[in-house]
Amino acid sequence: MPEAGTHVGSGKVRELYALDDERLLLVASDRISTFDVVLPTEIPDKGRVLTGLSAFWFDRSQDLVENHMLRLRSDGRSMECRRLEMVQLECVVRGYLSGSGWKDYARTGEVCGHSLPKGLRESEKLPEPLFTPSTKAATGHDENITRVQAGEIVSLPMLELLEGVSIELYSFAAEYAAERGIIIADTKFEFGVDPAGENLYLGDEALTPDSSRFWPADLFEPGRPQPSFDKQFVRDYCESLGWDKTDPGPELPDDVVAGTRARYVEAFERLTEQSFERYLDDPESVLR
Ligand code: PZK
Repeated sequence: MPEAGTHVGSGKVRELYALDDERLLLVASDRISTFDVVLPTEIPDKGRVLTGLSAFWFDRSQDLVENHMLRLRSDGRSMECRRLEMVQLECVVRGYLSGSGWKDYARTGEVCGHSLPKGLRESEKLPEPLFTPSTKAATGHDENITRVQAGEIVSLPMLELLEGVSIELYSFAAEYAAERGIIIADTKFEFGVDPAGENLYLGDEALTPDSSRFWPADLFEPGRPQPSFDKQFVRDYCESLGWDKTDPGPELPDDVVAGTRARYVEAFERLTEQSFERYLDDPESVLR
């Protein structure tokens, strides 16, 4: 249980607590989900890796847009955040054709109203990153929407601001990560505004493997689905069982847990250019 705070929300693998009227505590657990099911086995330190990476990106992107991070707690998995009014749009940016983007393109030649060249292959790099917002579905899957539908959820000036900021954030992070052998194929941002509605802030977690598709650049080969940087051992193990992908999921053996933990730590170390051991000792070491 975290220091102070009443529980106000749960994500699949994270919890949210209210500290006071202005501040929330976002706590990342070590739970892992695959095929949309949370597994009974945890990945040690996964929550710390994700919190540390998110803090790293908030720090490095603060000149592009303000963000909700106020303080990183010494446990390495909890972030004190500015309480915002969240924008009711999932701000997805896609640099590569994968997931629902690939599905929509294969069916219609378009993704969220962006028409694309013919003949693109699964996982191919897009000519330029696309802003493909989706709705926050309470249950089930977020739904890709057109610009016109997005303009019914937020004002047109707000939509253009969200699009511009989202593309800038993605472009900055994707270029940085590519130099370190990680392709960020796509990512989801969540934004909020202060109570007066004056300022835009990047919220939630940002540019982590849970909010993005991370691919190992050395294995990239368009024309097929790409291996996941972080979850591929878990997926392969689950596929080998012939599990039907309904709850409850399988327990993971020790070697799958260890291999998966190592991949999360590797992503952290490649991107932050510092040892994860140092982060555990002093979480603020990811901040400049
Ligand atoms: C907020 N969520 C989603 C995330 C959960 C739920 N800075 C903020 N201010 C106000 N509200 C939110 C945030 C943020 N971030 C985020 N719901 C509300 C969410 C993680 C765990 F349980």
